[in-house]
Amino acid sequence: MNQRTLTAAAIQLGPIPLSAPRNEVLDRLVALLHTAADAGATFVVYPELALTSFFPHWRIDDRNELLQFYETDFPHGSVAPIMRAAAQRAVTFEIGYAEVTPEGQLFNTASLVDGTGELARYRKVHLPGFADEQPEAQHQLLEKGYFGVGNLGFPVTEVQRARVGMAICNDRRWPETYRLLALQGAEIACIGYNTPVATPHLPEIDRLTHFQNHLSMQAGAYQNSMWVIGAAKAGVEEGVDQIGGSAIIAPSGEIVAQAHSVEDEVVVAEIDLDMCTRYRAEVFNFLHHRRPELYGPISAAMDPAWPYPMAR
Ligand code: CDT
Repeated sequence: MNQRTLTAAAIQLGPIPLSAPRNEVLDRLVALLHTAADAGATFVVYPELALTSFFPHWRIDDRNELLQFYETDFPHGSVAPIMRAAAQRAVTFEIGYAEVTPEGQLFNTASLVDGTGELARYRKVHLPGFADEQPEAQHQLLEKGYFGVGNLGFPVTEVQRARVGMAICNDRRWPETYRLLALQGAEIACIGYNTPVATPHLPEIDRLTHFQNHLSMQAGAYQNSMWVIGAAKAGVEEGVDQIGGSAIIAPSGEIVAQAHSVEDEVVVAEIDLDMCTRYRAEVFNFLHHRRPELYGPISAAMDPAWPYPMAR
């Protein structure tokens, strides 16, 4: 039988300083794509907000200053050198960036791109943190102030005979993300992330940050019979310590390859796409075993008190 396989890479990035010139960042990203291609990868996943620092860690009041971090002309103005390398090496890539639309809407976005142009776009749905500064917190997480909630659903696109789904960072902690992708037949979920070691307001989970990162992605992979490619922006970025742990995870829930540093690192694995089909035929046969008619609407009892003095 004609086995469907794909060699994929998670491209982990070390820190990107706030002042990093764009051409230097792009040079790094292009070099990493070549490293991945040299290892046989034809599909690569870069982290969330891969072109800049993770700027939601800082309060920026001036809109023009803030907009310096957003892309207006993706992909051609933003990632042209990566597209040229992708064309040369026959690679498709997924990359996260901040998007400003012509109407001025702001999103935390990821796009699937090949050497010919953009194939699909996803805008992050689960935005963690706050709209307003938390003066007592050791670092800020202002995604609710800097981005609108994504309005493109969870897209699934055929790439190199694989059905590829997209999600971004905090989305990976929510089972709905993987399920909505799986219900569309996704075989790979691409997830770039920026995750600080410390969680302001809940220090008791700091010792669990690495564990809960892999736990979320491994559970999502197993319970939905899909591969997950998680790509981190890691290391100490402008004083905020972020985890690495970039990983490629099989539908069995097993990590088949992972990063060992908190720096630029390429993690490569061969992906057997038919493994999804085998799991979906047996253990997780949605048609035969799911009972959607019994999965009612969310109960008000699920909603804990909101402990913070501001709107959600
Ligand atoms: N970028 C992003 O979504 N980061 C969050 C930080 C933790 S919020 C509890 C994440 O889920 O990794």
